Amino acid sequence: MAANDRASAPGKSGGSAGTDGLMRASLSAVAPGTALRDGLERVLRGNTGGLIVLGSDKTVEGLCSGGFVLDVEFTATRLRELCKLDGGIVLSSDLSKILRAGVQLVPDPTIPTEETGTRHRTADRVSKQVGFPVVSVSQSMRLIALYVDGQRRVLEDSAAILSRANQALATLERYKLRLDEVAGTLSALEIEDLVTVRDVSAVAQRLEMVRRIATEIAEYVVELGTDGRLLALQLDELIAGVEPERELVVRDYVPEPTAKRSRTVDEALAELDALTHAELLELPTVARALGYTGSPETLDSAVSPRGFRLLAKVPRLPGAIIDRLVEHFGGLQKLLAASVDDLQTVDGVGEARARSVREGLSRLAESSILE
Ligand code: 3AT
Ligand code: 3AT
Ligand code: MN
Repeated sequence: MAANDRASAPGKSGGSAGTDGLMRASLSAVAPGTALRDGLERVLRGNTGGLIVLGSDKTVEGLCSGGFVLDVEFTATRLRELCKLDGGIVLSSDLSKILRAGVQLVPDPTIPTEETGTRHRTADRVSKQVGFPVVSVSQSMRLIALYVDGQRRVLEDSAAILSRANQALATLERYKLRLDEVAGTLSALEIEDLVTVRDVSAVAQRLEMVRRIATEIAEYVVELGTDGRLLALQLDELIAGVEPERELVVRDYVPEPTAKRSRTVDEALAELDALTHAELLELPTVARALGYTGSPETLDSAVSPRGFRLLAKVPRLPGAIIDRLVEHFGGLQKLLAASVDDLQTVDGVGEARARSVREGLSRLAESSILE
């Protein structure tokens, strides 16, 4: 992104994105590298303060009193100049235009707000009433704050965010190493058919931990805008394949439905996602999320993978063929025992593909045992 790129507009609350989504979109709209952030920094340095509504519709119009109707293209310098006026500024919903300046905003005074100072109370109330994000630049406290759907976020400078992000990145690296260890162990146990629920739960646990810290870092990336490019690259590199791996593990091990309990892959993934941090640290709880009973004995009981995860490691094998192979053979051990001829009985598997599956699985078996 070039310095003057315009971030995409955040929109307003009540949409499908939810409060978190709107906050993320709003943080992205005011992130370093956007013209809007450039303008806000200028206002901050200019020491005039500012009150800016990031969007306009009938409701916003209804709250505007006095001031000037402008309808000019948004630029950072115009924003700074117009903040010299008393009153607020209204931008178009796509953030491309300054529609009004010097307006007094008159939100419903019965809307509760904990803020002090007329500017910040107004920012909070307007954002709650109209649903669009509102930015206040405080003259007395020298900070930029974003009001979204009842939440307030102070925009920090990139150095402060980066130092936290780098700590998180170091944690992610450690988590990823540990994940690679337990996933490697799982592969070796799968080849030997010695997997227990404990081993599977350990991998699911580690995948989830990696995923969560990655989500946290992804939020820093949004907040950092162009200052987060390097961080984004490092993050992508570290978490490549984690999301698919998580689904593959669940598809391999989600228990066959019984009369008492049944769990689909999507349900198990959602259950894992819903675990609290404390629950995630307990293997029995993770096992339960996967669909097992989660008693101490269950953890030590033997389970066998369907084979999705290891087949996904065979080069150039389409997902549809993997599904058919698993369905036909019904488990990894049968797949490992299958000959090239056996493999060819599956729809869509010709001789060449059967050989490459055979060789791929043999290679995996050899490398796993050697580890
Ligand atoms: P000056 O001529 O600059 O004194 P002004 O009409 O330009 O007056 P401002 O918008 O600069 O006024 O506001 C100055 C302060 O007045 C800001 C706030 O502390 C106080 N103020 C303005 N409106 C209200 C209000 N409705 N309730 C309480 N305080 C208010
Ligand atoms: P600072 O932290 O001092 O910048 P504040 O909340 O103490 O903000 P003030 O009462 O000092 O705010 O008012 C400062 C300016 O904020 C005055 C005016 O330009 C703007 N402002 C305050 N209330 C409104 C409003 N309802 N609509 C438009 N502008 C407002
Ligand atoms: Mn003040």
